[in-house]
Amino acid sequence: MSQQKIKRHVGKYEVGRTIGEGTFAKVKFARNSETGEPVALKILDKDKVLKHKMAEQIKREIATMKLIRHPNVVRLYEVIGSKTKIFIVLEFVTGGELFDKIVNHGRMREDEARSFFQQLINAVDYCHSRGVYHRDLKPENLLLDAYDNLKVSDFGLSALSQQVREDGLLHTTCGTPNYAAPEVLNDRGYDGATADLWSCGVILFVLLAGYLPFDDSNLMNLYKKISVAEFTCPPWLSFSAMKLITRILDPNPMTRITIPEILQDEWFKKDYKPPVFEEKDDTNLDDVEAVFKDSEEHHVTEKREEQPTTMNAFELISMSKGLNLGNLFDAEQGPWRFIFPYMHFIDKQRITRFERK
Ligand code: 3AM
Repeated sequence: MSQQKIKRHVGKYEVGRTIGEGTFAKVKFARNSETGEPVALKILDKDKVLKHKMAEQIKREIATMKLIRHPNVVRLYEVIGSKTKIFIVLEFVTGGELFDKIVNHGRMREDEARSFFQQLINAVDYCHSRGVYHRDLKPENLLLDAYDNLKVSDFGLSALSQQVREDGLLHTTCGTPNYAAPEVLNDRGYDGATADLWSCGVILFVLLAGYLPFDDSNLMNLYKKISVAEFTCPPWLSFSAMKLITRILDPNPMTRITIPEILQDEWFKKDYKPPVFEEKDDTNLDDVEAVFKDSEEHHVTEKREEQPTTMNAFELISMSKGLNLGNLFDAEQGPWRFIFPYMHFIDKQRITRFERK
């Protein structure tokens, strides 16, 4: 049986299905046609990026991210520009999002949460040491690979939704209020490092508690709770975990615990193995320069190829809407809704609230 199949190419990548839509970009699955390697393509609107007041900072951060090869940071392979779009080619991470574990199985044991938190702090510490701040750490940026290693995504890209004003500090009007630090929400400018750390504290709380530390259906009440760090630790938390969370969720960024202090914390240190990885500085940054220069000579062409392809029975079934198994795995509801419609799992919305605009 033969059917027309449209293949879309961006440079050497064959573009596949849409994986999801983030705050400022669409993410698509793609395959390197030379090596067969799967990648994730983050697709940005060129106009928006180049006209952005922070284009220079975004360029610097993307260039830095290309140099980073940390086991807990999603690899950025290269950047490609077409006439209208910027394609960021990323390591394809297969294990889904960390928070799906909480949604599916509830809160974690302290040992398991500690291991993920250690990996998160390692990633954040490493990027901060290279002058890159995340500024939007939240569940959808915490991915897992096939071996359950944590991979933080979007480092160096979140500057797209930020503004730097004359005071040199960052200002934000959007973001994820549940994970955002008080100084980010009150918009008097903030330091990327201490703000990232606050979000790590919220993430640790959710891993251990199974619900958000700050939550309210009324946005003003939510802001109030965050600004004074009004939260209650669940009774099952150990004293040392509670102590660490309280030191991170300090509403005053000046007195909030720092990463060097976290590395010395008793709860954090248990079973801690610093990551082992190779640093390479032979990476070519010409692609980043070319994309941001916006000169036509460097544009790749986006090609659409119509190809008659032979389909097997499985492909035929998955093409048919009525029988598409993919429909069961609805992005918002999750497969558990279908499998156990009457069971009261922790609602994904409760821990990822406001993440999508
Ligand atoms: O739309 P959902 O939340 O299912 O997990 C990310 C999110 O999925 C996924 O793309 C969506 C929009 O951000 N994603 C982002 N980067 C990815 C990567 N490098 C990724 N999935 C796999 N590999």
